[in-house]
Amino acid sequence: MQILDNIKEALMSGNADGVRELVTQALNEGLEPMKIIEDGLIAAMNMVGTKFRNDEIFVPEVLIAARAMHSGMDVVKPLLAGEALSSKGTVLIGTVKGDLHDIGKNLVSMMFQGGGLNVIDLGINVPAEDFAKAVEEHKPQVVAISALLTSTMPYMKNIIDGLDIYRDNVKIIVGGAPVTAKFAEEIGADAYAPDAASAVEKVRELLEIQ
Ligand code: B12
Repeated sequence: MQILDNIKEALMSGNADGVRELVTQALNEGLEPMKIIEDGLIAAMNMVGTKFRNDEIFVPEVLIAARAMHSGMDVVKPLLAGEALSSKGTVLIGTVKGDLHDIGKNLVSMMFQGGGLNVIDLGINVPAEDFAKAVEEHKPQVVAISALLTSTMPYMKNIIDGLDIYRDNVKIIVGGAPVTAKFAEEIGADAYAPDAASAVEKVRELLEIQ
């Protein structure tokens, strides 16, 4: 459909105003909000993720595309019942205690949102107790933990140990520059991803969704 193609094109080129206008136009033409999100905004963000993974585009372009996605989401979100958007699953994300790096985490978070997941962001410098409290409160299907320092990376295990009693219902994915698949396995995480695009794919696999 032409209007959806136009939305995708505007999003991929980071044109936030264009995305907002085209989404408004699509709604005026009678398109369902969910169709606009899934076949327009999310589809485009998936393409952005693929390009990022293939080194065809870099962090700034992804951030600009994500901002354009948000401007489109802002138009459609109020029209949704709410549950429709979160139906794919909820991810709780945060950077470990002692660590203030959040650029990568925010990127991962945006890609999750772009993938239709509901994201609860605990921010930076998050202690294990806060992860556990938030899991108790929000009942996410996935917890995503970020660490950028070799000195804070071991703390991921404290967080995972603190979530022990919830593990039947919660999957854990870890990432950040110093983190490896081997380390993720050693500390008992369910998954590891090296970048934002593959993080979304891993979570989809964990939740068995498309
Ligand atoms: C920006 C930056 C900062 C900023 C952070 C600003 C912010 N709001 O984030 C500031 C200036 C605050 C900072 C401070 C420090 N920093 Co610094 N910082 C960096 C820098 C330059 C870029 C990091 C970044 O944002 N990269 C871009 C993002 C997109 O990439 P990313 O974070 O790796 O995320 C991607 C993946 O890792 C993955 N990912 C990330 N999180 C997650 C989570 C999940 C669940 C998954 C699946 C994937 C995933 O997906 C992301 C997107 O693809 C790096 C060097 C570098 N080139 O990496 C150093 C670096 C990380 N910092 C370093 C250091 C040492 C420090 C300080 C200790 C410096 C100091 N002496 O004060 C302090 C520590 C502060 C603290 N307590 O955290 C070292 C770490 C060395 C080490 N191995 O431990 C680095 C590597 C620089 C270096 N070469 O020495 N830093």
